[in-house]
Amino acid sequence: MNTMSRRRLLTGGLATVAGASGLAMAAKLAARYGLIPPDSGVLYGAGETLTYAAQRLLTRHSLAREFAASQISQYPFANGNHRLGEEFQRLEKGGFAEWRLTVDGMAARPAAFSVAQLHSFPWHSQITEIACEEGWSYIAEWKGVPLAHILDLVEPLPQVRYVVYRSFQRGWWDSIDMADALHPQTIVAYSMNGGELPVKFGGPLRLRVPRQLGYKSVKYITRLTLTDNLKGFGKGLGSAGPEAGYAWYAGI
Ligand SMILES: Nc1nc2c(c(=O)[nH]1)N[C@H]1C(S)=C(S)[C@@H](COP(=O)(O)O)O[C@H]1N2
Ligand SMILES: [Mo]
Repeated sequence: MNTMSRRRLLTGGLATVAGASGLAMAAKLAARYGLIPPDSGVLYGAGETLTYAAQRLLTRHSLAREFAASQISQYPFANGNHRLGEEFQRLEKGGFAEWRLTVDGMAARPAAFSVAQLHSFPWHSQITEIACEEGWSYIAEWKGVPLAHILDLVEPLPQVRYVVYRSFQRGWWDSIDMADALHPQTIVAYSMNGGELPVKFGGPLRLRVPRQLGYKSVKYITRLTLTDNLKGFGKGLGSAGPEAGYAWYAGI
């Protein structure tokens, strides 16, 4: 879809939700609650800013749909390239004992957690759908540590607004706002469908963000950085996706 028709769709979708006069109100509320995507006005334009703000206001507290065990997909599709290089193979041979999830940035108590430590933390499991922007999806059970719990441990400074997360895989990094970071279904997943999280599905650790499209659920995560501003990361667009034309906020 080209940029213009995409923008028209986004703006049209918002107008349907909010009504024409709702647009002005969404803008005002967006400003009041700080619901402005990281690069608003510069690159994304009003349509996307308002889509984000309207979705946030409507869905801040809502849950992604959960499914029954009988609905779990028999043949989930693992997207992307899983040849991760020699260093990854070395870590995998060692059972990922050396894998660390480093949590840094604006935190009073930055830390680095091993996979075993994460296994000892309170966990959440969910049967949700992961939907790719390309049209396919599958349903699976994911289990892991609520990101909210990890944030609790490192004590975010009050001005933190985003969590940036980075993958072992070159080129893959992303960020979410605090509404999604603290959302009860947002987890650092280490298990899938009752077993270990397979490497092709992001093992040993993957962020699962079920309120957004699949590309926000980055695999092989190694580092979380708390920040009040996304300008200093990559090209300043909040994630790698927007550098290639994808929306930073991909709420579903
Ligand atoms: N590191 C990494 N994370 C990734 C990807 C990837 O290629 N590498 N693909 C993304 C995309 S576009 C989607 S739709 C989902 C797909 O999840 P799956 O591999 O479990 O199907 O993972 C996302 N996370
Ligand atoms: Mo995707």
